[in-house]
Amino acid sequence: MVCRPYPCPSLSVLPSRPPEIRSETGRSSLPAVTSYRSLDELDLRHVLDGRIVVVRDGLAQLTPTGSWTRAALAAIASAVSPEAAQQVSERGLEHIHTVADIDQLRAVRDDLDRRLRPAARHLLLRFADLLPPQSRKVYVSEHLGVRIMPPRAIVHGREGELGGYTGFMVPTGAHVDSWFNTAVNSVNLWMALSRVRRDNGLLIWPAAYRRSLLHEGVRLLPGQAVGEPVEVQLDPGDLLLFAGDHLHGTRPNSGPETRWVVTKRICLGPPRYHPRATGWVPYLDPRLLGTPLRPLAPLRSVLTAGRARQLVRQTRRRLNSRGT
Ligand SMILES: O=C(O)CCC(=O)C(=O)O
Ligand SMILES: [Fe+2]
Repeated sequence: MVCRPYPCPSLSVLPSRPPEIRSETGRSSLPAVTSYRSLDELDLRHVLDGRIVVVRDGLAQLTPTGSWTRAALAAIASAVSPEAAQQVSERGLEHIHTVADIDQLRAVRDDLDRRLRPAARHLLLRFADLLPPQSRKVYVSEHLGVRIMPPRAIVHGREGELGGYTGFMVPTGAHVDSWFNTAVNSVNLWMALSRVRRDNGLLIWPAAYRRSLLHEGVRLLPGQAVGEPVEVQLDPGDLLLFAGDHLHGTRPNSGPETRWVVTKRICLGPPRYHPRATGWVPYLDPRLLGTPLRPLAPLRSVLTAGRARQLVRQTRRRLNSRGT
């Protein structure tokens, strides 16, 4: 299939509750999507080989039960009103847009980002801890993505002013994360706080994985054959793991529910960066955190060509802004 950024018409959708550790292919040409019930069998190498993994109820293995939902309700109480939080707690996070307008939704998103930051850091360390021995060392990123995607009618006409929230409140087109700032060997933890349905999820094009796609900055150039997209349905608390270098993008929300997802990133092996990345972020060695060697934790990502290219980009930008 030739991809125009989105929406893509034909979706291969998994049943919402596959049995334990089951591999399935949506179509014969697609690689397996594997479902686990526990983190202790995860091999991140398989994810970097292109496998898409779902850990059912994975959030409960990483956080105190219900704590992230409580944080979301506290954010609603503070950014909208305690009454709104009460209504959402009765009806589900999916219904936030019935009690909050778009400016309030943005305030909820920003508030939740602040509230979850320390807990999300802790979650990722726990995730790294619970993993069985991996083929390479893991490195953790400070990235946090709080993504609240209301039905598209709610954001319609406001896309311009919400441009800074692309991928966080308004859909992002098909992209590869390392075109931005992420390591090419990064794994994305895409964690559902609400239901994720076939009409509001994430599209992943497995056939395009590691193919040299034409892109301008972070924009996929149109007219390239990328295969059929896969979309996974999730229940609240499920984790989706996929290589950040899979071509992926938001499924514009054509349904009636708001989709809530939080993302974190972890790297298998020392971070390596795309030669034409538009940015750079460090990944930390978790073994050095909380020790006197903490300042050395980002060293493996600092001593890279990616970091050197970032310094050149920053210097050029600085010089250009002085020249204007
Ligand atoms: O959740 C989305 O719609 C976009 C997610 C994404 O691009 C990412 O997690 O890297
Ligand atoms: Fe992404």
